[in-house]
Formats: sequence, C-alpha cells, structure tokens
Amino acid sequence: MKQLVLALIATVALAPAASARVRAVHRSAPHQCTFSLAPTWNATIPSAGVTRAAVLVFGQSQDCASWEAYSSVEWAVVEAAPLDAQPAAYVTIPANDQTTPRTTTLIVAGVRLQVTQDGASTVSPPRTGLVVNGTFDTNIVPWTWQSPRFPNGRGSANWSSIDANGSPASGSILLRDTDFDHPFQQLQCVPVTRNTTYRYGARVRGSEGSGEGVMAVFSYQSTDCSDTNFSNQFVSVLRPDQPGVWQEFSFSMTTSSKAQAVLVIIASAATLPPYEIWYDDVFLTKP
Ligand SMILES: [Ca+2]
Repeated sequence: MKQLVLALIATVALAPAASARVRAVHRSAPHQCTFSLAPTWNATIPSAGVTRAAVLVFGQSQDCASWEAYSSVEWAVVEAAPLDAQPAAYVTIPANDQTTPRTTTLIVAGVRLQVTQDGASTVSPPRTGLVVNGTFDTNIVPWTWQSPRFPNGRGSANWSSIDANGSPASGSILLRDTDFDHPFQQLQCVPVTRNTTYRYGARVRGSEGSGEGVMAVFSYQSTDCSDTNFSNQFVSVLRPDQPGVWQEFSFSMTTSSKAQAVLVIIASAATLPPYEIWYDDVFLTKP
C-alpha cells in the first residue's frame, strides 16, 4: 500500500491536473465527465485517534464509470471505490501528534479536495501543587474516605478516561452521589504551613442532572489529620454552567495558627440523586 501511495505521489507531483484528465476520458467516446464531491465530515479532522471518513462522489454514469483518487502525502491515505452502490472514496488519517495543524489536497475523480487536520492540543502541566495525584493519570490512589470518622454519602468513586486537558495519557475521577443525605466525598491529608494562605480548586465536569461539586479544606494540628477536631473550615461550591463541559474553579484559604496539615475533600452533591461529577487537576498551592 505504501509503495502504491509513493507511486501516486510521483504521478501527482508531475502533473496532477493532466493525469486526472487522462483518466476521466479513457473511454473511446468523447464524453465530458463532471464529478462533484461531498465529504462526510464538515470541519477539520480531529488530531486524536485514527479518522476514517468517506467522500461521496456524484456524477458517475455509465460513460463516466471510472475515476481514481490520489494523495500526495503519506499521512492521508485515500482509496477509490467507484463500484460502491454510492460511489465514494475512503480517507484514512492517523492521529496528528504534532502541535501544528496540517493540510493537504486530495484529488478524487479529478476534483481537488483540501483536507486539514488539527494539531495536537498542548497539554500544559497541571499545577496540582501539594495534592497527590490531582491529575488522575491512571488511577484515583490515594483518594479515599476515612470511614467511620465522618459520615459519608452513598455513592462511588471511579477512575474515568475523560481528561480535563483532552490528554489520552490521563484521566479524571468520577464521583457519583446516589442519596439525598450527605454528599459523596473523597479526601486526602496534605501537610501545610500554619498561618499561610493557599489557593485550592479543581476542574470539574458535571453530568446531566441536578447537583453540584463541593470542595472543602479543613486544618488539623497533626501531620496526618488524625486529631478529632479541625479548624478553619473552608467549603466551596463548584457548579458547572453546563453539563459535559470542563470548568475551572479556584478559591483561597488560610491555614489555622496551629495547622500542620489539611484535609482536602472533593464531593458530588446531588440535589436530585443520582448526580455524577468529574474532577481533574485538583490542586492546593501557595500563591
Ligand atoms: Ca487528568
């Protein structure tokens, strides 16, 4: 297949218009063959994953029953299928791992068709600061719940492959709250400096349904958050404007005068259970 493509490159590079004309009138009768194309995609090709798409070819008739398809680049493979019930050319484009978009012009049935593929999204390093595994690259460890020290809602915490930055190499945590009483929560204990202002927050993506995210930070006097009482309680609501869209929330808090650690808590709070919310890039940082 690659050799065939390379041969086609040479043909097209020499005289693309001429080669298309020669093929269009290969029959003996002097017919004028006029084709038109209808790609089945309507925008740029996405950068991620392999895209397989069709270009419908119209204008084929008994006298104009043969045409071919050419690509001049290795990353866009095109195959002609004039014998299909609906004649079409099939285009296969692999993922673009470069950050710049790329464009080429295919020739299908003598008609030029420009194809543009998006560049890979630039993934800026998430600033999770002191939080361990705030990016949820492959799992949700060490997020947990210290039952039975505090009541927790009913629900579940699972790793999700949906990443806030669109990275195929990372994911997020999906919190599902299934009862009316308490929000369903996960937490971790993070060592901090006392009397210090921090910023905390996350990116969240809500589901259809009625609910919101809640994030809380509590100061503790022990380094492992094991003492009974906490102080300096900060509780913030993360309510995305629309379901299915990542939105970043950021807040400020100050640790207590004796704080050695804080509990960082993320939660799904259903107004009408169940409610699902994804968290990613959960962070706690000094400004
Ligand atoms: Ca992530």
